[in-house]
Amino acid sequence: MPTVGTPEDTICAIATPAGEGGIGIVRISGPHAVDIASHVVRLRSKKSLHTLASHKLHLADILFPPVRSIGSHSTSEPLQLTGQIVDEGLVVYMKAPRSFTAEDVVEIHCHGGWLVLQRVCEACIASGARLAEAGEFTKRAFLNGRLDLSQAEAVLDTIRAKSELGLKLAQRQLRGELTQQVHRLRSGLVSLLAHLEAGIDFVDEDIAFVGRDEMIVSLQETLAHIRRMLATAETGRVLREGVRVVIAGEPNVGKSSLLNSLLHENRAIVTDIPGTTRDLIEESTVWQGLRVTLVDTAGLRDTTDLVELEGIRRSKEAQDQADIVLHVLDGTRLTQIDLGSIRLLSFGRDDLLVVNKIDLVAAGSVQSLSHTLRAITRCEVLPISVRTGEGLDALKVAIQAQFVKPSFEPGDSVMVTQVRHRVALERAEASLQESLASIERGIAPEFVAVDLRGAGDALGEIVGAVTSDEVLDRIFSEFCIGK
Ligand SMILES: Nc1nc2c(ncn2[C@@H]2O[C@H](COP(=O)(O)OP(=O)(O)O)[C@@H](O)[C@H]2O)c(=O)[nH]1
Ligand SMILES: [Mg+2]
Repeated sequence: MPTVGTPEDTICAIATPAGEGGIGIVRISGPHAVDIASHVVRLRSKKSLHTLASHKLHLADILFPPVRSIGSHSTSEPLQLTGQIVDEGLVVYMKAPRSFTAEDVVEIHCHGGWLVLQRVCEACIASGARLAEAGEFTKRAFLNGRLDLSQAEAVLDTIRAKSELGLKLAQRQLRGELTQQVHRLRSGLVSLLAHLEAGIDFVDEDIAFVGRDEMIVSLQETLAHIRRMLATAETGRVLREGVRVVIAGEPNVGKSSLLNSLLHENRAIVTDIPGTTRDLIEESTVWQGLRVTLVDTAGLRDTTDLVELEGIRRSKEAQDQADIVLHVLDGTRLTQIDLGSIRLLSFGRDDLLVVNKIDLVAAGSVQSLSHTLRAITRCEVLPISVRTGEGLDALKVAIQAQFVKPSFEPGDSVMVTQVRHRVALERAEASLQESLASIERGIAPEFVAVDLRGAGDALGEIVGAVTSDEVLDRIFSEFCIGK
């Protein structure tokens, strides 16, 4: 059974979030949107809904239960609704194709209470609408050609955006920047393919085809373009999803104090008793448009305490999943410990070494300590004092700089923000490489054509020109009902 009904269905759903609100909206989309709405609302102007001007708000009483079932009216007949008035509100009709779904859409704006909205939605269903599935409005917009797949995904990213940069990227994708680039690349490939196939089909005829060298240059350009797009994927992902920063280190070095200070709130308990933090503590914040999730962990040490052991296990797991790990060291203890043992610890290349409590250490030794640490770990070393606040700004800058250049502005080039797009681009890249290698080795055009087609299809998946129901279902099921 298909997961989504035919476009002949008219669907409805509450489009505003659950909970109380000033206004709530029920959205109806499909060929019977007006018929259905005419059973649920009565215009104060006494006019029939069928004569409504499109894209204008009209005052109406909202009725429940509806009095007639769909199909029994004629447009000329004056409406005789006898249902009980449940609310008053505004009705707007958006005539196809000038609506989000490109279908006839009616929105009923009423008071944003759960019961009212529920009633309106039930009344629509009683009048012949079907409750929409998750993402079905957006899916219809896609199926009706209003949006392509990458734009549909951008709708979801816009709804979910938690940082300004994330929102900016979602909006650019929604406006079709990625779409345009993909179309350009794809149509280039399609025309090469056409030449190649013409060459295959009419080998004996005297037609001028794209020469071998010309083809190589063109494919190399496309490949370079795809690689430039792929180079933006890591930053793009981070801007969309945010970064996960895990604070790790031995007990009592000041991890929880650092978390609190970076968040400007007392989120984690700070004491001078080692082993205070036993579970992961996670909180998000936004630094200059970048969403940062900070995770405080249990200090790593030998212990037999079961709870603490589990905390340590979780701490290690969190470090594995981090985009960046801050290894916090206690500056007052570092003078005594064997710095050589630090050499044995494994640090990721992008991890940051944070030397805390420098308020208790002489300035000269902080410098030489940082120097030594940098030399043996090859990591960036940041001396800080959570107590005095010294070095904290530099630490924030260093974290951001790992992902986004200090003066980052999503520039002219399109950014790849979704894993799905990255994977498709990687497949296109591999197919293009393959086709180039085949041409250079003088392999039959038929085989080159297969790879070119593969590359074109991979690009087509990004915008949904080539796609399966399974992929569509997966994408749209992430949406909420009503979107
Ligand atoms: N002097 C000084 N003490 C600090 C600093 N940061 C944290 N502490 C103290 O170190 C102790 C352990 O801090 P806590 O954040 O609980 O460490 P955690 O076990 O690593 O989470 C507490 O008594 C803090 O007040 C700092 O920059 N300077
Ligand atoms: Mg702690």
